[in-house]
Amino acid sequence: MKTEQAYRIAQEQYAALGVDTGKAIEALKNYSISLHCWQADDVGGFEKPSAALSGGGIQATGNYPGKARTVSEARQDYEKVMSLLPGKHRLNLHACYGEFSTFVDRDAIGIAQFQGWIDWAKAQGIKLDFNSTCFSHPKADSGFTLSSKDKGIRDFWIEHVRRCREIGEAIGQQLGDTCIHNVWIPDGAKDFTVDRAGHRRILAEALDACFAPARSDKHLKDAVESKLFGIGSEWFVVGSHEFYLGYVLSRGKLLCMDMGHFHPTESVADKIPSVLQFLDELLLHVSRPIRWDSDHVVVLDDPIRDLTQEIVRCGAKKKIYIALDYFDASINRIGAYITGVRATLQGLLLGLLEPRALLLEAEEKGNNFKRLALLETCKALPFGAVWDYYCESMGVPPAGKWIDDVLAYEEEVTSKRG
Ligand code: RNT
Ligand code: ZN
Repeated sequence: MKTEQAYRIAQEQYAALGVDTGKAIEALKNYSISLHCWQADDVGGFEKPSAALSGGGIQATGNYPGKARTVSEARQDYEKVMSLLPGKHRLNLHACYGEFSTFVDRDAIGIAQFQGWIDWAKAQGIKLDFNSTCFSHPKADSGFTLSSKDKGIRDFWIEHVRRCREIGEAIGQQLGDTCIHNVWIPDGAKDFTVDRAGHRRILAEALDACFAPARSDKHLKDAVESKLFGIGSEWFVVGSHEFYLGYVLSRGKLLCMDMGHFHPTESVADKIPSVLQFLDELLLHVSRPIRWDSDHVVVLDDPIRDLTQEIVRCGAKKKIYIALDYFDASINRIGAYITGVRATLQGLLLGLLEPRALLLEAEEKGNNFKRLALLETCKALPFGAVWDYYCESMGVPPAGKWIDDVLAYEEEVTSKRG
C-alpha cells in the first residue's frame, strides 16, 4: 500500500515533466541482462582437473567462503539470484563451466558438456550466452593464444573457438534464441614488443579461421572483446579497441566493449553513440573498474548512469546486448550478483525516466541552462518509488528487502560449503 502511494506521487511528478512512468516500467521489462556465470566461483570453472583462474591477465581477489564448487551448486546460486531480480534475465556461460566427468581438453569440448545446461535453462525458462575460454590453460601460459607465432598453439585455440561456436549455435537452436558468443583473449606482453603488427596480422587471420565455418546467424552471433592492458600484458595487448573496431567493421561481427578495458578517464558511454554510427549492434560488458580493470561489483555510480542513459537513448534504433562482467571474491557472491544487476536495471530505469522531449527542446533551442537545470532536477526525483513499485509488481522484494534473503541463503546454503 505504501509502495503504491509513493508511486502515485512519483508518477505525478514525472508526468509534470512529460514522462510516463507506466511506459518506462513497461520498457524496463524488455531489458534482459546476461548474468556472468563466473561471479559464483571467481572464474574457476568446473573442468577436471580444475584450472584455477591463471595466466589470463585477469585476477579475482578475496577468499570469502561459500563459492560454488560444482555445477549443481552454481545452478542453485543462479536460481537464487534470479529469484530476487525483477524481469527475465540470461545466463552467460564460459566454456570452462561445462559438465566434465573426466578431462576433456578445450579443443575437444562439444555439446555433450553443455546439454545439461541447455536442459536446465529450458526448465528455468531462461536463455544462455556463451564465451570461449582462452585463458587458465597451459597453452595460454606464454601470454599468446590466437595471436601466437607458434602454429600448434594457435591451431589449438582456433579449434577451441570453433567448438565454442558449435556449442553456442546448439544453445541458440535448442532454446529458440540467438546465443551471443564472445571471444576475449588475454594475448599481450609485459614489455616492449617489437612485432606488434605481426601479432595483430596473425590474430586477424586466426579469427577469420575461427569464424570460417558457417553457422546459423539466427542462432549464433560472435563478438570480439578488446582490452587496454592486463596483469602481465601492461605494454602490449594484441586485441586493442582499434584492432577489433576495424575487425568487426570489415567482417560484420559484434563489437564487445568492457567498461574496464579503457583508460580510466575515457567514457565508455560516449563510445556507444560513436560506434553505433557504423554498427547496428553492440555488446557491452558492464563492470566497475577502480584504478585498473579491477572488476568491482557494479553500483549505481556516474559511469553506470552515463552508460545506461546512452543505452536507452541509442537503444531505440539499435540493438545493444547487455552483459555483466565482474568478480568480487571478497564478499557474499550472491549479494554481489544481485547488487550489480539491480544497479544496472536502476540505471536503465533512470534513463527511461528522462524527460527526453523537454531536454531535447532546450538543447535544440540553445537553452543550455535549462538543459542543465532539468538534468539536475531529475536527480532529486523519486525514482526509487518507481523502482520499488516495479519490483513489487514483478513479485520480487523492493528496496533493500532482498538483503535478508541473501543472508538467509548464506546461512542455510553457502556457509555450509567446505
Ligand atoms: C577479461 C575480460 C573477459 C573476462 C571474462 C571472464 O578482462 O573482461 O570478458 O572477464 O571472459
Ligand atoms: Zn569483459
